[in-house]
Amino acid sequence: MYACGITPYDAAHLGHAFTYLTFDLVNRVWRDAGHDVDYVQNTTDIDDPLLERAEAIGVDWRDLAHREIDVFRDDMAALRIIPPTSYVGVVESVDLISDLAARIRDTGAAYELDGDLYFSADEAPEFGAISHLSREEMLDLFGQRGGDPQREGKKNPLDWLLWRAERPGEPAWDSPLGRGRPGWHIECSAIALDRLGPAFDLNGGGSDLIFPHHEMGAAETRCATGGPNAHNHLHVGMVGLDGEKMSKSLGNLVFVSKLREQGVEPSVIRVAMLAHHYRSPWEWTDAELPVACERVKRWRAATSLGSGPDAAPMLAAVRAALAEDLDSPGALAAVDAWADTALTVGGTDTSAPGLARATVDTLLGVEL
Ligand code: 5CA
Ligand code: ZN
Repeated sequence: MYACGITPYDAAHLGHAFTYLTFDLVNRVWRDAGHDVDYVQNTTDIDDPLLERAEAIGVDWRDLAHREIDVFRDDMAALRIIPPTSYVGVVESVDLISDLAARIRDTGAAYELDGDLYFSADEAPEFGAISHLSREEMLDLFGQRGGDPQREGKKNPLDWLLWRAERPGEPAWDSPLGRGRPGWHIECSAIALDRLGPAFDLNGGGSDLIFPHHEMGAAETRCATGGPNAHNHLHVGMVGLDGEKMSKSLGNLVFVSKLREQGVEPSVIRVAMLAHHYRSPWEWTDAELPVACERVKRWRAATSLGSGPDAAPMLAAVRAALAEDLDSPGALAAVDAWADTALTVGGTDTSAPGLARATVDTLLGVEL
């Protein structure tokens, strides 16, 4: 599977964490089913927002990226998110990205505009099959999410950048397309195709990537290979704060690292997020942590008893819940029910507390 990784210009917030927690659950469910999971995640270590932030705070863009990548990976490890098989940066992948862009150009689906290379949306046969949006909605989102519908000279306002020719003061690399740097969507199509091949199992990220990112990325792969990039897409609901999507550009962020500095245990943060189904958008509020903290306490109390009620049905219920479109709230409810019985009625099975602890640890990633 492939999950779109961070643009490292600000530390990991709870929205990012929720997205990677979701892919972690997929990883755990697949591993539990006996699969070897090859999991690739990119790092957008060169892009406009990173360059703008670096300029604004007066640091080198590479130093900013390295610093934020370290914070992100440290937070992910603390949250016990199993790392991808490989993290792949854009800077280290410029050759394979420009090769894919050149392959697309050679099919005739791209055209040049003042030295930049654009994918022609009218040449994408299944354009819209991922997002199912109207043209108006597409134009609106394209403008909001890194696109340039207003640029003069394009054949279709939805045409998107594959390769951006060098601009004064911006980093650039030599390529068959001239000196410049990759557009955004092509980085993920190229890295995924290189590492996972065509038609891999699962591609995804947060729901803000459905359009344009995943629609345009899928069109690139289809153009180059004749088939889909991935058989399935998974998109995670946005985590919000104060009525808005939590986003780096809005600045309404709750950082995992800040919560950890304040002494919040990572297991508690993880359980707070698991209480929400991955597909539903939700709001972070101050009530999240006390509820999760109480839950973890009860689970710990129940699993530290010398014996308890048989935990095998609880393991089966957790597996069944996760198999049902990653129903993590359902999985938590199954653990709650076992813990409540253990604490109120008790039980004589001396292996039950160990099995319950292992279930929560392995399938939900929560250390008790
Ligand atoms: N580098 C690109 C993907 S190639 C990017 O979108 N980076 S990001 O840093 O902005 O986001 C990283 C991941 O977190 C993406 O999958 C994005 O969809 C997800 N994400 C961002 N904000 C939120 C949020 N508020 N709630 C849930 N997921 C989010
Ligand atoms: Zn991506």
